[in-house]
Amino acid sequence: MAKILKKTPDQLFSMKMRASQGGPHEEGGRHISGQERIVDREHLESCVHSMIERAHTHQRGFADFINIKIELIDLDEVAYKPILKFSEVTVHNLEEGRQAAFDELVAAGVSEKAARNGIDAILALPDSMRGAMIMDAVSGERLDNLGMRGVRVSDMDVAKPEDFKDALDAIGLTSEHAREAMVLAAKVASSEDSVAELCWSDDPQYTIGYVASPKNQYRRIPYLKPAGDMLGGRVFYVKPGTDIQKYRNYMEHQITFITANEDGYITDNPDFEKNEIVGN
Ligand code: WAQ
Ligand code: MG
Repeated sequence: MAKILKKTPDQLFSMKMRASQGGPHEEGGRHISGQERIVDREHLESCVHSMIERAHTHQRGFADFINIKIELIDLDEVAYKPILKFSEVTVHNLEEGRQAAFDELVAAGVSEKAARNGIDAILALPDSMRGAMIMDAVSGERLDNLGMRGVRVSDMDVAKPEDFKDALDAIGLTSEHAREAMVLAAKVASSEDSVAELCWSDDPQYTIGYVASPKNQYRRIPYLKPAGDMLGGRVFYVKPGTDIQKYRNYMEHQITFITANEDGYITDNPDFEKNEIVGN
């Protein structure tokens, strides 16, 4: 268990936002946007402000329902996990992008059937889900029974915002989408039950997605949907026999900080400078 040393603020808060249109998600509202952060006391208000801003200016539409949850976290429960190594697949169009997603999933250890099922499952959605589907990496069967809700990964953030920003800047990743995806993908890949993750954005102007895995790390794919398309999603592929309740609990509740170091974008040391958690 990571030990928190003296530079850590006394209190850190997990923040979760989910926004929908046409009422709350659980009453059939369509998902607009969500966000998860961990911040110190000093940054709570500004974070609430930016969450409202995101929900009210989103490309997917105006959110008439916003839920923001703020919870004090237990500093004894913090885990540190490394950012994934970033690389990009070269594709020229949507067809090549989808083929690349399939190839990357198979290269990461997903069966051909499950790779196909995952891509098809996102394409078959009536609208974007709030969270992710969990799928057996061999049989391709969906395992979560959570319908349009899916599993929402939360209780995570970057360990040191400046290092993380430097690491992403160094490889030309400046968008908020990329920052958040690199955090989420690192947490998902850090579970021993994860085989791979498939994702593409549901923001209509953001056509980018990725396949991430412990084996091949973060493989960005520039085109996974046509511009203007509102449909995106995520599939978490797990090993056969995974305890889904336990897996879900890890994704939703394990407090996780993602580490990066300033002269690269990957660290092999998960305990990297764990004494310097700062507010975001
Ligand atoms: N946990 C689980 N699933 C989530 C979460 C979460 N915290 N956040 C989003 N999703 C699911 C949900 O179904 C969304 O509809 C879908 O993922 C897409 O979410 O430049 O922007 O936030 O390399 O739109 C990837 C490429 C961008 C980044 C992904 O996803 C890059 C993105 P979005
Ligand atoms: Mg989105």
